[in-house]
Amino acid sequence: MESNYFQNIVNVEYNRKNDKYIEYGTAGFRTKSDILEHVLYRMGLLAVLRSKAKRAAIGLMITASHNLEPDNGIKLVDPAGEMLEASWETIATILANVQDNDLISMLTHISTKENIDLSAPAMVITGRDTRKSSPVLLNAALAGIRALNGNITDLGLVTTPQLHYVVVCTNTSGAYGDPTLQGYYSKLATVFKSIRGTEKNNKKYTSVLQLDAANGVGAIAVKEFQRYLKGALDINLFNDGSGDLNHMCGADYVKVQQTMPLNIPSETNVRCVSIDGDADRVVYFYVDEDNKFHLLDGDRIATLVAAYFKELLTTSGISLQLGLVQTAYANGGSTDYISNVLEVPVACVPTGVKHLHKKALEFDIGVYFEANGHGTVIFKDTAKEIIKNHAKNENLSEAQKAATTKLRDVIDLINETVGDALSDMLLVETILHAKGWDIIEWEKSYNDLPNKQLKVSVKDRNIITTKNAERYCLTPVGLQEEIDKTVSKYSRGRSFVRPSGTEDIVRVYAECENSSDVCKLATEVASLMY
Ligand code: 16G
Ligand code: ZN
Repeated sequence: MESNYFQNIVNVEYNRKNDKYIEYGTAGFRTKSDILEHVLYRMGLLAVLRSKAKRAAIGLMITASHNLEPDNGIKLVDPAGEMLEASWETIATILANVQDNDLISMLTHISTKENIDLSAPAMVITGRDTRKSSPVLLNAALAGIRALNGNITDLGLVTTPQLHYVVVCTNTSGAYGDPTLQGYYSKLATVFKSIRGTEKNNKKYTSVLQLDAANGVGAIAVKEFQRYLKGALDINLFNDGSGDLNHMCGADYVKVQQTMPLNIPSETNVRCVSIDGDADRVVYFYVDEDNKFHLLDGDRIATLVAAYFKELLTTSGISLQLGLVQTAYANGGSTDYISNVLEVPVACVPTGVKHLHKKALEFDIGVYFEANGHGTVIFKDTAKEIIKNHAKNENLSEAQKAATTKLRDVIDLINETVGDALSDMLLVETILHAKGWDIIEWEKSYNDLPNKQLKVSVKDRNIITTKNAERYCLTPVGLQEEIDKTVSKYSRGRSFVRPSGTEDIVRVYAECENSSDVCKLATEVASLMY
């Protein structure tokens, strides 16, 4: 009966045309776009099975984020808008790599093993970025979904976080918001404007900002958003899709190169923002009077946000556990500031959004950010209830009431499913506005330690294994001792090595007190690898 169910899926158009082994990694499948068609077809099939297994709508996003134009990728989104469950990442990898002749038996095996009721309905919500290869890959995915009679809602060109948002809205019957792009813009813009009030500017804060959209799908979203945000925020859009995607622009370029992106005018002390190719990462930056570039990355956003929540909780008199989650890449300056000045508990987890998200769930209010600008804030349902009920308390002082109302409302400004560049940006703008800060005031909170990242090519990167959230190198035996010896020569020195999950290289991170020493430290540690 089950093999009958799958009999219509044979489609020579989507036969596997190459032998390259491909893996569902931290960010889904990602590689050269011309070898992905069969993978997309199979992921269409798998999305239908996942939807039946979960009895809910599943998301399917086609994007390669900050990678250059020739690459593409796909990831599946689980019902609550979260990333695909780890055990299904393995299933996805197996399905993507089986021979065409084994496809039906593998689908049958998956259905049996996962106990899937094949008569259940299926719904897949699809979206894609602006890459030239995306429409062809979307067609392959749609063909896979149709081959198993799945229902489709195609959102067309959307940012990754918008797709996550529509998935959770669909599965919660609108309780999280209206499951449309209009619903997304309107939810965020309405609360942004209402928290801000009628004053566009406040003390040193002005409503003007320069936005680099990486020539990606975020540019389309920003143009749409500008209509909703009119009168509140004045966004000047650059890299709006007319140039090459992610080419010398976008959040990843700005973070890694620590330099201005192409096309953004170099105006002194003006607040600038870069988002990445699918708009799930954001970083801020500016140039000063001496034309020096200043980066305010994910660590800066995390500390700004955590400090804001801490202040609102204290003022409102609500007792909830606030925590912050970082990775080893977080600048030591930020970690010291969070622990010693803000006195907010901080946890460190391995690289990859899913690890941060999982850890953040342990707090009533969990703030998580990678230094690269991917992050968000998540709230326990019980925490939301406590805040809502507190807002109804008639015995609050004016200050308590104002803080509680802000706390209650700001939740709606946040895309809890995943890091969302545009929602994060609106949150930062809200906090800067509330504090009356320009970008220089924001940067003054603490000093970043000078830092440097290097890539090292080795024969087999997997001989490097780590523990303690990637901060301690287990193998090759003896390497950690060598690193410790090197680091001890530098004041406030810290360094770690880890194999990349996305490239065939080992990454070296180093930081220390003196900027003139940091390159030397990084190079010395890198040389230990040979
Ligand atoms: C992926 C991860 C990102 C991580 C990066 C590390 C997701 C959605 N994305 O892009 O969180 O920072 O990989 O790359 O999890 P690396 O392993 O090459 O350093
Ligand atoms: Zn991205």
